[in-house]
Amino acid sequence: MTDIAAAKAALAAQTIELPSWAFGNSGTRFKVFTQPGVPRDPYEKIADAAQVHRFTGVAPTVSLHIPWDKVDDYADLATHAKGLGVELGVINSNTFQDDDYRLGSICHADPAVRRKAVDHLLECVDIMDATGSPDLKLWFADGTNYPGQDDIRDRQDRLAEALSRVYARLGDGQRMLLEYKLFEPAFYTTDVPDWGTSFAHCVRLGEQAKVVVDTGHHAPGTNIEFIVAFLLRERKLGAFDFNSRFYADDDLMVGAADPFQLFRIMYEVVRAGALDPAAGVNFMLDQCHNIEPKIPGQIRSVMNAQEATAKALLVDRDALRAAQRAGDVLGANAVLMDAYNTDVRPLLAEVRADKGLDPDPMAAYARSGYAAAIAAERVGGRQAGWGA
Ligand code: RM4
Ligand code: MN
Repeated sequence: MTDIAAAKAALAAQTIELPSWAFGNSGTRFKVFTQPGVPRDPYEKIADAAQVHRFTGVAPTVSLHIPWDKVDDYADLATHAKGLGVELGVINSNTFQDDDYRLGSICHADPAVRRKAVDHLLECVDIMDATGSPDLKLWFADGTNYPGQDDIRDRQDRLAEALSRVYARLGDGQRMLLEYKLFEPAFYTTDVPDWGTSFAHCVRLGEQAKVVVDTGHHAPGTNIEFIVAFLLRERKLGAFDFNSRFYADDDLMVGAADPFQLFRIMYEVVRAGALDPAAGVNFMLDQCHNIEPKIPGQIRSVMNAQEATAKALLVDRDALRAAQRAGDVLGANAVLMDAYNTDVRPLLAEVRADKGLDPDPMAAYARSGYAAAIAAERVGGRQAGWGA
């Protein structure tokens, strides 16, 4: 039997971290469509993120991206966030938008470029000290486009050296999260293309280095829940970047393309006891809302993650274990599918009502008038986006 009270308590305690860049303009290489009311600076991005927390009650932290969220006074930004009921979360580094990085950043053949990239990463740790952010998230666009372009092994050596320099700078309680991605912008080799590469570097670095699983960063058909189960067993899963993909790194709303996959991932999380904050897994969104409104896009994503989590919590694990041990293939599958096929929306409505929230966050936000207010207020200035 599933313990509904325990499931509700776990859902009430769940937290999902929002990406600041989801509130700015984004698009494809073909077009960035602007939207009225889009934030013009990090302060306004955090104000919008706070709305998502206000209506869902489970999104109390916001990831920053440096330099997109560069400000003069990070302690002041942290105070601003606290005043709005949220806190600053992971610091995301950026070593992919400078002309110097055409052939790579920390894996570049030129030591001067490598030094510049490492200096940026060290600066990100300084920012973590100022904001109280616990984690540095590293994603590298490094790689090559053509066979023979650079030496694959040398690039791994450079990667290891740079990572260990940054790792040595981490303070107590600070972590380094190494994200992998199959391809793009590099089309032949990528220097951190998969979980195995990230895992191997993190194991060498030590306890404070963990792997980030961005759900959009795999080849089609990859069994992501297996990767999650493996990394959790090794205590090396530091965070998720949740999003959906139909083709490549689409950055669509999590749970939109494949809610069943999200459920299977969350089942492995529940199975490992890793919903518990003590497990140290940060559940983040990494999404871009190119055509849909941004704040509702984030609210919907949070709700999708909650629904997958609720279904995962409803799996009758005793019955599943019994069926698995008995070799009852169809019985075991049926236990899992029963949970997946449960309509958990009434349960989540109760969890929200218990917190004093409106049971329908999408409708409550729409009624709040916030979208019209920011569209009227935020005139002039330059809307935030990639590179802002
Ligand atoms: C990258 C990667 C990072 C994110 C940036 C914006 O593709 O997924 O996590 O910080 O995009
Ligand atoms: Mn990501």
